[in-house]
Amino acid sequence: MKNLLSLFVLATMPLIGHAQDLRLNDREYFERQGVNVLVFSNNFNGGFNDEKNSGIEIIHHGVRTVQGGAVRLNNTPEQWDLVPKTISRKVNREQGSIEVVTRYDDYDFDSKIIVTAKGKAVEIAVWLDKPVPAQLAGEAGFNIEFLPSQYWLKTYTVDGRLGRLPRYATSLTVTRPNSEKARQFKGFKTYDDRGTDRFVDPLPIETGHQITLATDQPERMVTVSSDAELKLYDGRILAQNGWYVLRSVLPASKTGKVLSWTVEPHAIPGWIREPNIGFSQVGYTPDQPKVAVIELDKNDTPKATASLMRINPDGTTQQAFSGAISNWGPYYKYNYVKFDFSSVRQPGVYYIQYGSTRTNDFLIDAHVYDKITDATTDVWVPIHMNHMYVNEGYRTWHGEPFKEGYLQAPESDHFDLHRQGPTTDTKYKPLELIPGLNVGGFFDAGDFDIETGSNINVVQNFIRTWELFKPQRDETFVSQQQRYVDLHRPDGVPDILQFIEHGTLNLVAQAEQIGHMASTLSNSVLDNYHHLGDAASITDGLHYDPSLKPYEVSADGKRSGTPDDMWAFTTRSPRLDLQAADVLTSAARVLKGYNDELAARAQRQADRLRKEANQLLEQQRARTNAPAMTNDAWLFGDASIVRNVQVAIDSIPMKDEAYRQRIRPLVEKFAAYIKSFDQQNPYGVPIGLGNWAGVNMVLNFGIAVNYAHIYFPDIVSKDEVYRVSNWLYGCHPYHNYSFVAVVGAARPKQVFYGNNRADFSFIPGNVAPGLLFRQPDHFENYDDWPFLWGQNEGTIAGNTQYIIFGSSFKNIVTQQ
Ligand SMILES: [Ca+2]
Ligand SMILES: [Ca+2]
Ligand SMILES: [Ca+2]
Repeated sequence: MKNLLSLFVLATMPLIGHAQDLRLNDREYFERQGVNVLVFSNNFNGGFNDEKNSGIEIIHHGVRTVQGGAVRLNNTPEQWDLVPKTISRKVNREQGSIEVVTRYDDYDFDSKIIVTAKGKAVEIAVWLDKPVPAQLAGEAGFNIEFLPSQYWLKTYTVDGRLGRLPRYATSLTVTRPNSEKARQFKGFKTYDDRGTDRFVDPLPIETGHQITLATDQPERMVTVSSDAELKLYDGRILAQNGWYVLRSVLPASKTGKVLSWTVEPHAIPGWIREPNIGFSQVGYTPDQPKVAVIELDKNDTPKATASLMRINPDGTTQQAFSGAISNWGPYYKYNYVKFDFSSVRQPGVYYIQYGSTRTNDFLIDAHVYDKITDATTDVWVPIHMNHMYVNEGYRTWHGEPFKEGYLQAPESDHFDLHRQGPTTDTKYKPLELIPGLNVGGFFDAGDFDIETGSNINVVQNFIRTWELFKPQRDETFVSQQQRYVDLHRPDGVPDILQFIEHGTLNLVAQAEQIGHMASTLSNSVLDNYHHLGDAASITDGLHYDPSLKPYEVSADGKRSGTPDDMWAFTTRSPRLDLQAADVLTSAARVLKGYNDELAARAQRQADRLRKEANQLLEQQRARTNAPAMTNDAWLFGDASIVRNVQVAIDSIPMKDEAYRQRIRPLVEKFAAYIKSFDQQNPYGVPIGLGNWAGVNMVLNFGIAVNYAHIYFPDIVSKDEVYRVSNWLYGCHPYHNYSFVAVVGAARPKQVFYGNNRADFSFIPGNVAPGLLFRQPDHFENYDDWPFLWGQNEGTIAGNTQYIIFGSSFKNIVTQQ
C-alpha cells in the first residue's frame, strides 16, 4: 500500500507542480506563492539617477531583493551611470511573456528583452535588431542586481564551486583608460581619478554558467543558468550603495536572440507572510484611541480575536484584554484587519498577541509622548549646522566645512537638479569668490548643500515653534565666534533661538553679498557631491587657483589647483526673495533683544528684498499681461485643502471673531476630508505614491489636523490628532518600526539615509520619508539598507516640520 501510495503521489506531482508555476497575473507581473517577478513595472527615469528601483525586479517572500534587470553599460552601474529609456512594454497573455524595448540615446542603441514564464522559472532573453554599437562592444551586457544586506554572508555555488558572499567589498579591481568608459549622465564624472586619466573597473568574484545564490537560505535562494558566461560582481567596490551584480556581456556583431538566461527564484511551499501588526512603538496615553492595523498575506485567514497582554512588574504576564478582529479589506496586495484595544487604560507594559505572532512590548502611560522631539532638537538639528565644528562627547560629527567659501557658479546644468543660467544676476564673474557666504545655514539632507528654499522653511519652522510654544530647552552650546557646537552642553540660551540665528546668518549673508537669494550653495563637482564622511573634508579648505595644476598647493599653503570649491547658484527668483523677506521680517522680530545687530540687518534686507522683488514681479507681470496675484490664498478646493486650512488658521491670531466664524465651513470641509481617509486606506492618513515617500505630506496633514483641533475642537475632535503619530511611530505597511529615530520608541528604525549612511546607521531624531510605493502594488521601507533616499532620507525641512508637528501634538495631548 505504502509503495502504491508513493507512486500515486509521484504520478500526480506534475499537476501539483503546475499549480505552483509562475503565471502572469492581472497586475502584469509573474507570480507564484512567495515569488513575484516584475518586468519594467518601474522604469528607469534618468532624473536623479538613483536607480535601484527599476527594470526586472524580484519580490522574494515579501522583500524586494532583486532589481536592475536590464541591458547596462557597466559591470557595476553607479548612480549617474547611463540608464536605459523604456521605449515600449508589451504583455503577451497567450505566450505568458512580457516584452520591453529599451534604448540608450547617447549610443543610438536599442535592445529588446523578452521575459517568459517557464514552469517555476522565467527565461530572460535579449534580442537585437542591430549589433551592439562598436563603442559598447564588450561593455554592454545584461545585468541583474541582488540586495547586499539580504545576501551577504550567504553561501553560493558556481558550477559546483562553493563560496560565501562577502560582508564587505574586498574583491579585485583593475584600472582602465577613461576613454574606454561609457559616458556618465550629462557627462558628469562620479570619481576623482587623481590625475591618472584612468577609471576603476571591478573584476568578477566568480564566473560560470550556473549559479545558485543563498543555498543556505530558502527564502533567498535563486538559481541562474545560461549558455553565456555569468559573472558575479560586488557593486560596492565603486560605491557604497552598489549591489551584487550578475552579468553577461552581450556578444559583439550578433543580431537576433543574443542572450538567454533561466532564472528560478526558489519558493517555500505554502509560504504565507508573517502578519505585520502596526501599532505605536512610542506607546499610548490611557485615554487615547488604540487601534492596531494588521497587514495580512492574501492567502492568510484572519483570526477571530487578538489579545492585549500585560507584563507585570514581577515579570509575569496576564491577559489584559481580548477583543474581536474587525475586517477592513484589501489595499493593494495585502488584506487588512484591525484590533481595537482602546478600552485598556491602565498604565503598564503591554504587547499584542495575534495568533502565534507576538509584538514587542510598549507602554500605556500619560507621559509616553513627552520626549518625541528631543532627539531631533538636541541631536539631529545641531549636527546639520553648516560652517561649524560639531562635537558630542568624545565624538566629532564634523569639522568646520567649506572654509574657502563659495565661488560664483558658471553657466551649468547640475547633478542635484540645479541650474545656473547664462547670466549670473550678480556683480561676480563666473568662478570668482563671493565673500562671506560660509556662515550659518543647515545641511540640506543626506547631502551637504544649502538649499535656500529649505533653509527658509527651516527658519520659518523654528520661528513658528518659538512663537507658539516658546520652548526654553537648552541642551546645545553654540558659539558663532568659535564656530563651535557642543551637544548636551547648556549655554544659557534656548537652542531654538540659536537655530533661528544660525539659519538667519546665512540668509542675511546671501542678501548682503549676492544682493538676493541664491537658489542653492552646492558642490561644483560630482565626485565630492556623493561624499560620505566628515563634511569638513569635502573640499580641501584652500581657494581654487586655476593657475596651479590639479592637486598642486601654492607655496603659501592657501591656494590649490584642485577645483573642489563649492558654488553659489545665483539666478534671481523674486518669489524666493519674497519668501526670504517674510522670514527675515519674522527673524528680526524674534532675534530682537537676543542679537540686535543681526535683527537689524535682517530687517534691512527684508525691506529691500520685498521692495525689489515686488518691482521685478510687477515688471514681469506687465511684460506677460498676467493678472495680479491675490493674497486671499485659502480658496476652496480639495487638492490644496490642507494648505488652505493651514493658511486660514495661521491668520486667526491676527484677526477678529467674525473671521473665525467665516472660516468654519472650510474647517468643516477639512473634518470630512480627514474622515475620508478611513475609507481610502486602512491607516487613515494620506499615503503618497511618488518616488519620494512623502513624509512631508503626512506631516503637513498632521500639523493641519493639530491646529484645526486647537482652534476648532468642536469640529475636529482630539481623537483625530493620533492618526499621524500612529503612522509615524509604527502603524503602517511593510513593518511596524517607528519612522523617527526617536527617544521613547521601543523599536525605532535602525538605518536611515543620512550623511553617515555608509555606516548602516542613523542620526538620532531623523524622520524617514517612509513607505516607498513601487508599481504596481508594493510598499517598501528597508531597515537593513539605508541607501534609497526615497524611503530613508531625512531632510532639514521635513525634520523641522516634525518639530512643529511634535510640539503641537504634545501641547494637545498633555492638556487635560
Ligand atoms: Ca541637496
Ligand atoms: Ca543653547
Ligand atoms: Ca578648495
